[in-house]
Order: sequence, then structure tokens, then C-alpha cells
Amino acid sequence: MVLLPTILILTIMLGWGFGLFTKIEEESYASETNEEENLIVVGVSQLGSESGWRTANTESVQMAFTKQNGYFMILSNARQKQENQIKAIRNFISQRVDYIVLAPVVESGWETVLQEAKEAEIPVILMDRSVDVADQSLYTALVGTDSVEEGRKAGRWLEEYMIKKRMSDRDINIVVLKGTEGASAQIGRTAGFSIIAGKHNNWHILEQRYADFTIYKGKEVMKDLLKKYKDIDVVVSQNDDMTFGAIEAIRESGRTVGVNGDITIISFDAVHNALEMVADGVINVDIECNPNQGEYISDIIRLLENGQEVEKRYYVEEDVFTMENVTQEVLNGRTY
Ligand code: GZL
Repeated sequence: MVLLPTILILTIMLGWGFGLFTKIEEESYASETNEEENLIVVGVSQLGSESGWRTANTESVQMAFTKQNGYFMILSNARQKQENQIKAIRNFISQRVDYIVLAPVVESGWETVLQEAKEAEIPVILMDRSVDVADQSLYTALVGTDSVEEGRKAGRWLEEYMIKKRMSDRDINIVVLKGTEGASAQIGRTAGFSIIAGKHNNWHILEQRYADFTIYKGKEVMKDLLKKYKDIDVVVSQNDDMTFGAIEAIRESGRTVGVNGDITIISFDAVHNALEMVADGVINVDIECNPNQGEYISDIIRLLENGQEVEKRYYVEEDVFTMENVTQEVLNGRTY
């Protein structure tokens, strides 16, 4: 009779080893949590932690999806890899979460896994960036920013700046540091700025190069562009982290930046450290991109829980910052 328990123990150990019980345990864990305390289980697939902006974006969901607010959040960091996000979404589906929040690292390649979420009847809410899908029913709503308008704002600021400096007719040479290839934020900002730049024959975009939204890549790419082009007048950098790296490279090359410098700096995000540099005249203008999106997403989930209709797109409030409007009060009031 000793034999039977031995076989049973061996089976359990083998099953555990192959993750079988882990999976069952995870499923029961999510459902237990939900039943025990009637919490709404939210699976969040965050694309990475590449920038100060991303950190603030993650913090905004952590502050929104707390137990006190009636949530149980499972947060996964994909480290900039789409395949990690797809795995995370499949994991959320197998755990039967109530909602999936996805900040998609790139626009394409989502149809299959979003179809799986739809078939599992789990609503998907996009955060920050968008996806390029033919079937718009594959996601319930998007909370983010209008990146094309952000790009246009940068172009319109440069138009006004040239008028103010009485340089509207002067030839200017521009380089663009672009964010992650394939990311909607990068695609939108590039398109928006190009729409305005295309109206000015004297604006010469020497080169647009990907620098992945990171400080390191921003510095590396800027160093190379400075070697290649000796007459850069304007740098358009699609996020503050790349801007920090670019400014380091420009200063190391012996050139100067900002309102009194020989290279004009246009940046995006408006994180606190960057706004301090705007106040100091180092960055000429910073186009805000608000990362505080967790609360908006929680509001959408509450509406859905009450059976109410929700809009397809929600854009967060955003401003444009220059020395003129970055006051100490603005700096003190920043949450990111
Ligand atoms: C913008 C967001 C971008 C930020 C970067 O909506 O996707 O990603 O501008 C971040 O700082 O890395």
C-alpha cells in the first residue's frame, strides 16, 4: 500500500516541476482574490522602464489600481519587447483577469492576441500608445496623448520663435532624434512636426534618426550627428531623456544650447528635471505629454462595471512650456 502515496507524491512533484500546478494555483489565486474581496482584477502590460516619463506612467497605474480602490493589479514589465507583452496578455487571459491594460511598445502585431482577449471576453484598455488594427472592436478604449498634435505644437512653436527672432526667412538646419521605431508616439510626433516643417522651404531637416527614447542612445546619436553636420541650428528630440543625452553631447563638442546658445532645443514630455532646464534657458521649449493616465483608466473601468458606454479615445490634458510659463509654482506643483 506504500506504493500508492509514493506514486501520488512523485506525480505532484513532476506536475509542479512542469508548472502545471503553478498555472492552476495562479488561476485559483486570481479568482480567489476576486471572490474573497470582490476586487476587480486588472492585468497591466507595461512596455518597459526606458524613461522618467515611463516611470511616472507606471506609478500612475500603481496609485490607481490599489486594494483600497477595489482592485487587484498584476503588473508586468515587458522591457521593450513585444513578445513579452504578448506572453503577459496570454497569462492574464489564462488567469481570467477582469480587464487588461496594454501600453503597446509598437503599433503593429497585436491582432492575434487581442482577438484571443476578445474571445475570452476580457476588455482591453490601451494606455499611452495606440495599436494599428483593422478591427477597432479589439480594444474597448484608449487613454493617451495626441502625438501628432504634439508634433504640430513643436513645429508651430518654431514658427513663432523664428518670427520673434526676425529669422523667418533664414535657412535653418534641423536634426530630429526619434523615439522607438514603430511606436505610435514616435510616428505621431514625427508626422506632426513634418506637417509644419513642410510649409517652410528654408527649414532643412538634415537627418531624422532613432534614439529609442533613452538618455544613452540620445547622447550616442547626437555625438554622431555633430560629427556629420557642422551647422546644426535646431535639435528636435522626441522625449526629455534623449534631450538630456543630446545636451551632454552638444556641450562636450564645445557648442552651446538654449535661449542664449547656438543650438535651439525642442523637447517632449515636460518631466520635472527638464522643466527646470526650461526655466534655466537650457531647453527652449518642452511639449508636455502627461503620463498620469491610471486614474482615467480606473474611471473607464468603473463606467464599464456599471454597464455604461465609454468613449473610444480619451486624451489627457497637455501644455507647452517655455521660460515664460515655467514658474516656481508650476515646478512645485508637478507630480512627475
Ligand atoms: C509618449 C510615450 C513616450 C514618452 C517617452 O506617449 O509613449 O514613451 O514620450 C516614453 O518618454 O519612453
